[in-house]
Amino acid sequence: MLIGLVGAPNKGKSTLFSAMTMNEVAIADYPFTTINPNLGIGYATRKCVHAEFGVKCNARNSLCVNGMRMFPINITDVAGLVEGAHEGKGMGNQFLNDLANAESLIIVVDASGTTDSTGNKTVSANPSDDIKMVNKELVQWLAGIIKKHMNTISRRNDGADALYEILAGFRATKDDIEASAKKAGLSTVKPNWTDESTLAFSDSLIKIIKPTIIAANKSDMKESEKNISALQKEFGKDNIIPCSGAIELALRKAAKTKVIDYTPGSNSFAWNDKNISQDRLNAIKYMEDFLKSKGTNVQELINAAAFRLLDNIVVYPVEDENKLTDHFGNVLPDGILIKRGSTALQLAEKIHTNIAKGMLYAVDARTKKRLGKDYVLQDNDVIKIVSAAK
Ligand SMILES: Nc1nc2c(ncn2[C@@H]2O[C@H](COP(=O)(O)OP(=O)(O)OP(=O)(O)O)[C@@H](O)[C@H]2O)c(=O)[nH]1
Ligand SMILES: [Mg+2]
Repeated sequence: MLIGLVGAPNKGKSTLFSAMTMNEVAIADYPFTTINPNLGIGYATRKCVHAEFGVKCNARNSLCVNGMRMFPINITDVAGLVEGAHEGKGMGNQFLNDLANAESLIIVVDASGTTDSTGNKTVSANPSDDIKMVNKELVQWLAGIIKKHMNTISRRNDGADALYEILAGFRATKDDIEASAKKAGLSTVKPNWTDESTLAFSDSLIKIIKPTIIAANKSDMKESEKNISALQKEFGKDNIIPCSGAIELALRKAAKTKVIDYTPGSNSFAWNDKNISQDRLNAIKYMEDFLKSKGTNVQELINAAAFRLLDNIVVYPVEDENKLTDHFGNVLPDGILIKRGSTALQLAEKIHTNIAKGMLYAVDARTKKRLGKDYVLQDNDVIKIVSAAK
């Protein structure tokens, strides 16, 4: 899975990226620090089911730390986006192609309002304007790609199929394309859409193929509070996550040097080494208070982008439903992210095509009941797939 960080320049995308992945990247207080995309691995976390079953797990495809399963997620951080990028302003929008394969996006804004929409210092900028600008540029990006191919598309009877060929790399399915055309009131038979129609189509499609959550970053700054309330009012509380990439990054760095023992996502930490300079002591005390009062919410951001936006659940396939083990005796080896509504057969397909082909039935490890191939998986299910295939 790939999650993309996108936003205007100088909002803290690379700081969040670094906090999420622990990759060292360029971070600076001026626009366009990032030019080439950064790619790294972060973790989405969920409470592991091992405690419920009273067992100790040997996690294989994901780590299990302090009772939390950590699912590796690819994260990418790209250059800053400015108004008119689709017409070549700033760094243009070519770099957005690095987000084509992203499943969800985190739009990063500066909640303090101390940087303007081009990333320069200001006072009282409205971060809501940046959200609108980014959404508009994302739509223009997609529309631009479609427009480039409109000549070819318009000659095809099955225009949805032609669009699919172009947009499959953006994770669009034919169903998504048809639904978006319908929503925009457009026909896909030999479509010869105007620019306006293409924009309307792109607006619908991008919402489906690139669901977004907003990171109201720099929540540690005093100016942020009133802007966060206003953003939550305008965009809905669930869509705005106040966060501090800078504090999360500092915490992770302190944990790396073993000064503190900090698990991302937790609202406290153990303090191992107080034999440090007064400045560092003050900084760590400040972070301790910040965690208690507000939280950095960086873990929450990854989790929202990996689970909530994509409606993913976690299921644990096992080979022995009594011991909860795989072939090698590993207990609860794999946690698998799968779309809510998926069936036991779809889980089998994720494991191996041959297992799916030979699938007979499944077994629920909690109830030991037999489940059909069309059983709809539930969050945290532990499932044995019984297949004629080995
Ligand atoms: N106070 C505070 N400052 C932050 C936070 N996150 C980032 N910053 C600062 O904001 C400035 C820009 O951070 P970057 O991470 O380089 O921002 P960016 O969005 O990647 O910028 P570009 O690559 O230029 O688009 C730096 O001075 C960071 O230290 C935060 O949570 N709180
Ligand atoms: Mg950057």
